[in-house]
Amino acid sequence: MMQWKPTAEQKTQYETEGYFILRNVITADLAAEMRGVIRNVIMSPEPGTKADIDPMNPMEDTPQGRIARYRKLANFCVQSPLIWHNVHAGEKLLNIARYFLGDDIIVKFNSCFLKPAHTGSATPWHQDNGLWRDGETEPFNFWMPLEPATRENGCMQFIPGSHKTEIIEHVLYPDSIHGELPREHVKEMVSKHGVHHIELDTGDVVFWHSNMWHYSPPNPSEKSRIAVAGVWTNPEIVKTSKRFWQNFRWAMKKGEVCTQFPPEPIVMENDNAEKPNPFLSLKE
Ligand SMILES: O=C(O)CCC(=O)C(=O)O
Repeated sequence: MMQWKPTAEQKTQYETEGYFILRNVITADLAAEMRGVIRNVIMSPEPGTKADIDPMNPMEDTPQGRIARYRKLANFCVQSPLIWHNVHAGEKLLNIARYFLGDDIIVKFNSCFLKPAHTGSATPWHQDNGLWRDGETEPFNFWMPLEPATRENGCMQFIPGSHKTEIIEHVLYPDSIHGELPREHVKEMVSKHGVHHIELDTGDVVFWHSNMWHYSPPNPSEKSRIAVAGVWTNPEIVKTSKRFWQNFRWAMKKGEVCTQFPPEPIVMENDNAEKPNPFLSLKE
């Protein structure tokens, strides 16, 4: 496998702004196949047997209603060989992760983020490692839309340079769907650094640093926005983790792509691990 290297521009952008984008990493045909696999699951009566689902408002029990009801299918990509072998353990993407993480690569997180037309809800401002609460700053994160992600249908927003902050303690407001960055702090950061709208076409990929402050708004448009996302790490980083994780899978060993399916789980041996503190609840 020819080793991938970032261009000078990508390298600078990753260092100064905390992310970079690669265009056209997978074909539109493959993206369409993956959308089909995902839709098939969300339209089934019990998608929760295949993934950890994150429902939005209850929708009516019609085919269209079933499409409109979820924000996220967590841990589904490790159950779909089509997605796993082409994305999280796909040679093209691992070749990029390898530049940052070396020859042994572990998938730490895998998710499908669904933002259905009209009903798709926001993902609050967060740092991924603010949610993990494991003290890790070095894992490498990616997100790939399987249909265009635009300002109209709720593309992600990044605060450029926010990866240079510490891991901020995330909090819960009465209307939070999960832990989030303190809202006053987000306002200050946005007024200081502005926001980049990460508009991507089908099969483009954005990669970012785990400290990056990011968010995505609701989708009031006619167009659905399905994406697959993941986080790669390596055994050295895992050893430093403050948290005991249980669902990590091998994606690359000694520079060779792991082709086993279901993907091989990792047995963690980590003496530092402890249970994270719950998020602090705030009134507003
Ligand atoms: O899909 C989205 O809009 C949010 C994704 C996200 O926050 C993430 O992958 O960390």
